[in-house]
Amino acid sequence: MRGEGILPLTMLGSHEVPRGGGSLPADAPPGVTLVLPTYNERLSLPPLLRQLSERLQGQPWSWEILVVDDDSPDGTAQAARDSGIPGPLRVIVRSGERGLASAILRGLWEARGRVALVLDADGSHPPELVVSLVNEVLSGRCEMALASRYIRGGSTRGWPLRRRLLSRGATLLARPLTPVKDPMSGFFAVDREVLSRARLDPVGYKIALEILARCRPAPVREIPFEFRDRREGESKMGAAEVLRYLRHLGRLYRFRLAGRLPLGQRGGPGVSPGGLLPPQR
Ligand SMILES: Nc1nc2c(ncn2[C@@H]2O[C@H](COP(=O)(O)OP(=O)(O)OP(=O)(O)O)[C@@H](O)[C@H]2O)c(=O)[nH]1
Ligand SMILES: [Mg+2]
Repeated sequence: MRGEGILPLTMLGSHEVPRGGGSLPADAPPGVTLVLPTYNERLSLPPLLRQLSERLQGQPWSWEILVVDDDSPDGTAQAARDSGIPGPLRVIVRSGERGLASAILRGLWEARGRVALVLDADGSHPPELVVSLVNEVLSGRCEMALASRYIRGGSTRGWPLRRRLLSRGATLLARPLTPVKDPMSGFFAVDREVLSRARLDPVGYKIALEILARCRPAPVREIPFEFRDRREGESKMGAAEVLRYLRHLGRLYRFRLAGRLPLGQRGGPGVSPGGLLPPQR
């Protein structure tokens, strides 16, 4: 199915974005889509949705929130629907499918906004930063804006030494792929047009890195933030995550290497351009 599934874009000019303020026809696409992947976030999600919608209400651009839930047994999807936030909320429930990367890709595929912003629903990503990240992209100052732990002003307060070292080591291994200081960040905004430049691999574990390495957005801006550890639930960081990351890096390095070969010698996953694959149904 290579080459199929070009990312659908709204019929907008390069940085033209629908305005908010109630003047839009009901079926007009929003300017911005917030994509929230969730798995068992029944407790964290509703307060986050309320905080987000409060911040978004006053913006001059239109928006929607898109929750992509993998049929969480704790009832996250229903908790989202019951949150009663004033504003457009869509909840996609994927059944028989699990995985953070593929959930985010599904969200990016289903997003209707010119700009998509991805954030975790576990309280790690401060909602206060959402508007700044979106504005960086909407203003045309950059094609992708990341919330960064590793530039001046950013931090990972409370992390044990082992986790800090792992994260720093992982970032160093990705350095040849991108000059961005925190390419592992899961908190970013991107002009969705960027996503049609290469096929994104749903097994790619860190989606921002996947986009940076394959689609090469430019320029990219980083905004510092303090990463907060999840308040509910357990961290899943462990050996399996490290291995998954190393596999992901291997694929990205192969992709880059293939890009340097003459056309006839290229091969391997992710080489063909063609944008996101359509969601599996
Ligand atoms: N749809 C979907 N969402 C997921 C899945 N795994 C995690 N998420 C969500 O993705 C976001 C990030 O996941 P986390 O489990 O917090 O991942 P992390 O931040 O790398 O690790 P810890 O917070 O340390 O556990 C959260 O909103 C999760 O609910 C999944 O398999 N499917
Ligand atoms: Mg987390």
